[in-house]
Amino acid sequence: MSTTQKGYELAKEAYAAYGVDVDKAMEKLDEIPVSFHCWQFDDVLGFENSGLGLSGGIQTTGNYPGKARNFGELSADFSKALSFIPGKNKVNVHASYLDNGGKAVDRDAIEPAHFDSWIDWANSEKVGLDFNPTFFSHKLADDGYTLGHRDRGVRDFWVEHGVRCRRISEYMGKKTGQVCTMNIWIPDGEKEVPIDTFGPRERFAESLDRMCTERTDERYHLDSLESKLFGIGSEAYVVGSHEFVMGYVLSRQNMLLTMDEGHFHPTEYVSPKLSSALLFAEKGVLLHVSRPVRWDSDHVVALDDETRALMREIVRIGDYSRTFIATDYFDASINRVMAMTVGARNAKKALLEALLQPVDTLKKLEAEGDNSARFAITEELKAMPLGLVWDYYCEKQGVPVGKAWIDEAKAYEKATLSSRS
Ligand code: RNT
Ligand code: ZN
Repeated sequence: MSTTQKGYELAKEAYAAYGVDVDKAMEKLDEIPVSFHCWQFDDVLGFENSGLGLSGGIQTTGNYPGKARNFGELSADFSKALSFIPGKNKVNVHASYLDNGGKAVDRDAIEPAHFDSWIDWANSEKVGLDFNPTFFSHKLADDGYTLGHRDRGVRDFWVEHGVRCRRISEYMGKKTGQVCTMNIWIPDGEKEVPIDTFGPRERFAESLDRMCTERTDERYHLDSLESKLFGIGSEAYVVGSHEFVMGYVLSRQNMLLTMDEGHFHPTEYVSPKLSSALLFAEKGVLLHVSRPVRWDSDHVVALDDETRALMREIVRIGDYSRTFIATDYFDASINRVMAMTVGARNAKKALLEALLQPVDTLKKLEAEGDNSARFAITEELKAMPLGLVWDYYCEKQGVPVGKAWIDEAKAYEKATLSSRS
């Protein structure tokens, strides 16, 4: 018997004492997709080569060598990372990552065909796709406004981009045979609070209405809207604030509500918001799992309290068809493939831990009013042998167990990443 197998047998017994079926938990983990973002591999630059760099109030820090420069490199890096991530995965693509064969295509002219290489690659990797219009890193986003711009022409340009992105998203969904969520995030905002805070929001709502009129097939495409507290250069005023996004999504009820861990006040978390959001946002919720350190810093997801709490809450509510999980972070200070892998494995590990809760037992204790036992059990669970189950799960899924993936990632760095200038 291998060490991993022995560990699994022990863990199975330990969890059984709490009425938890480890095999069932692993089966469930296999069914819940987690979507991993393409922008970790190149510091959110994309393939447009416009020379403009990253804008929109988001920022990567670090200068580690080896970032991906084109679709070939990025998909190879992503394939490497996926080989380390067990279970059901999706890949989340931004419109600025179009594969245009070196020819410039502006945002209001992009077509589904520009994403065919992504689709072919995704199908060969057996992963689904998610999508995002890109409302930043463009000259028409330079003054800080896009869909909320006072100039009708600028708004029209971005509405056209959004309309085209919805078609691309639906196309991706059809071609991969599973729903593609399309996350709408705009950077609109200002360094100081403007006198007219109402106008931009009114225009943003009107632009969204125009952008989302074309009927799409819900089996293949779902819109989602992401709120934000502040950005770099939009510290004082953000058009798509939490209140705006909440109000818009709940009044239209035609899209998901995106909540990003880094988009609230520093002591405010997403996990306590999930049940209310799912109660009122009919289409459901899209979660951007991230790690804000003192600010919206998009650190790599750690196996920290909030990630674990969020996954616990997802499982306790159990509304999987309306809960979409995606990652969102960008670290340029370490090996990017390893950054992606660490965060992805942590997200999955936290989800596995959540699935190893005896939810029914805990709910029963709660219903009976035994809050002492409820508390005692949740605390005992924290020291359970999660790692042993995780190792076994990885082995079963054919991905490296424990730290074995690190050597493989280092070898890839030496053979491939280090030759990039
Ligand atoms: C920005 C949002 C958004 C982006 C990506 C690149 O604050 O979190 O989700 O990170 O679209
Ligand atoms: Zn986000």
